[in-house]
Amino acid sequence: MTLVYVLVAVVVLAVIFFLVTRKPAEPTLPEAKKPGALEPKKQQVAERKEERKPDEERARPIPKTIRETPASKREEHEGAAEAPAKKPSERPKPALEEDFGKPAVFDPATVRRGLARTRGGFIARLNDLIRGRKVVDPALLSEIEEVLLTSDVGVKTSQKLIQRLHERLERNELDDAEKVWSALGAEARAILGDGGRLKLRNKPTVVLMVGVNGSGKTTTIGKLASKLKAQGKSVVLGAGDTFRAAAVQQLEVWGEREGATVVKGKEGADPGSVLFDAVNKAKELGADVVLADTAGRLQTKSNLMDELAKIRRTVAKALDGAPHETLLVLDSTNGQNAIQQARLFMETIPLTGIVLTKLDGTAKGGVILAIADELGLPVRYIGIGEKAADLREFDPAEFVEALFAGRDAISNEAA
Ligand SMILES: Nc1nc2c(ncn2[C@@H]2O[C@H](COP(=O)(O)OP(=O)(O)OP(=O)(O)O)[C@@H](O)[C@H]2O)c(=O)[nH]1
Ligand SMILES: [Mg+2]
Repeated sequence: MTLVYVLVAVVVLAVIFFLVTRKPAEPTLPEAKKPGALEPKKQQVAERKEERKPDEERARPIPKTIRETPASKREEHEGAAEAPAKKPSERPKPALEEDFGKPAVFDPATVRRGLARTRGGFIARLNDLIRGRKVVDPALLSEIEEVLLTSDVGVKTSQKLIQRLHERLERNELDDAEKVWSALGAEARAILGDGGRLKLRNKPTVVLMVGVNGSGKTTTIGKLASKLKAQGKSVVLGAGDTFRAAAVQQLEVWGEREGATVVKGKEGADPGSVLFDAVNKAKELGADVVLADTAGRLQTKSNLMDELAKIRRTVAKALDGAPHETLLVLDSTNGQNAIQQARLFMETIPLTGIVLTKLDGTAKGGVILAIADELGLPVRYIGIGEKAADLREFDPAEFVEALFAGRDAISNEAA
């Protein structure tokens, strides 16, 4: 009997244990009703929405090969696969923001050779004035100002430089002559700004070259074509100087040497239409750059200046946004007159930068300070000789070092 009680108690305990530890049974649902699942139609809509989500929301893992590819290439890749619509502000920058030509190696010694005349000119005079001065006082600063004013730095920029030296003097920063020299270099550097390299902004990037007769437009185009060729870019040269037959030949010589296609018209043809053809040719060839030459013109001849505005409009008709760069080529041997020239060109067409040529042939290199200070345009290139390699991207730090370094040699350099 006791055994029966024990057995009943064990069974009752087992049943209680089973009931306490058991999870409630989950109701079985059809596949489509399971939590998180959607009906077939809703599922399709959700998938389409998912496709339209921006990349970052989708949180799709990036394949390793793409993760290791530069951003620009990655955008190309993903764009090709899915091309999600993006607002203009979200659009990736064009993958073409590449430098124009290979970046130049910092080489003040080469630039210094090109600037020998300027160094031998007002820089030597400043050196002679400052060197060995025992006392740095306002009188010394006045003498420095006199040298600057009689060089091609110009009144406004000279006064700005001297004003800054006075401020340094008041702050007791100029307690010996050496410090005056380095302060001059630092202030010149500040005035020159950051320069600013040309970029390949489009395919093709169209660069229009303008300036007075003989300033160096065609030569600069040839030198640029050479830089671009070294970078593996294809170039079309537009012979927009239809005024002189020799101008076209000059461009053809460069074209042949640098393997660039030259697009020309008949002598006396409308320059705008030749450049229109050049841009279309570049589009057809898939070329990277169009370098467009124009005839030299006196800045005082308003009909010729108006023609430039017309050329610009025609080029824009061939390609939206073109010309992407309009460079004014200034001959540094004109000194301060170059500033006046530039102002008149600026009134006629929007410029994006300056090329300052023939610095090797003049003592008037100080004009670059006035150009950078007064025109509000970046100096893109400087010409320090006739060879292709003598066109250098303008690097303000390199330029200042080329002007002010090696003081012992300065006064012996040719003026
Ligand atoms: N020394 C030196 N000569 C240069 C430099 N740049 C251009 N030249 C020379 O300046 C002269 C005129 O150059 P061009 O390129 O024909 O000038 P342009 O502006 O095309 O002249 P036009 O077509 O007549 O308007 C040529 O003899 C060039 O070799 C430079 O940086 N240094
Ligand atoms: Mg020319």
